[in-house]
Amino acid sequence: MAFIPGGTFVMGSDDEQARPDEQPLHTVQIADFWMDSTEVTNRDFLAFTEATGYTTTAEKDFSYTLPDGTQVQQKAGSLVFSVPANDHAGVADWWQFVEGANWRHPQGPGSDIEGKEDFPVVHISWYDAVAYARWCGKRLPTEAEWEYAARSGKAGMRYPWGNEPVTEGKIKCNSWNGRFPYQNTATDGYTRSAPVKQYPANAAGLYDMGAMCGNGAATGMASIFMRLAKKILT
Ligand SMILES: [Ca+2]
Repeated sequence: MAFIPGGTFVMGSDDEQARPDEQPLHTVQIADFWMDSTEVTNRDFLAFTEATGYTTTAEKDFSYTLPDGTQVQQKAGSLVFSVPANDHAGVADWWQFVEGANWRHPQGPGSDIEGKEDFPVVHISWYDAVAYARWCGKRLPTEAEWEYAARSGKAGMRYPWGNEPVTEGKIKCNSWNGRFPYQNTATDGYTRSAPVKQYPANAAGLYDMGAMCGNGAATGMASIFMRLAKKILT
């Protein structure tokens, strides 16, 4: 874990790339805390499931109700990113619900995590993340803590590494290279997720803080990359 000294910072952004929900800018005070320097890996999560017998949300059958009241029984699964044929496809075409997709089978039946012990665990729900965190004696970081740690004391910075666009200079993170969502040139070496610590850490000693969006796009929105925090007890 990396120690993140507390302080105040301006949360949010009015940059041209900022989303409406990142505004208005506001000052936030953060207490000292520790944060995992990488995402939770498959190795980490396997230790948890072996110790506890925990079953993730994506491994459980579920049911839902349609607007007309019809009850639908659904086999367990999760959303997997699927490359559409062209850029005219909508968001709904990028994602497919794949029965049998879960953290042990990231692309569904026939895929596995063998040799991917150092990859971030994926297809993890909020409930799974909280259960894992409790088992570790940690908790999920708040959004403010995340942003404060990603900025690592550098006010107004656009990305965890500075302001240089992801497409310029050295490769800084695992992102989508080429034309999203139908052409992935993988010039950073990975079409989907990458093992942790493949790219330089930020000034706070945290790896892959800028890879969330890119990895999220490449591996699926249902793939939450857990990074856990621990409060300093005073
Ligand atoms: Ca990539």
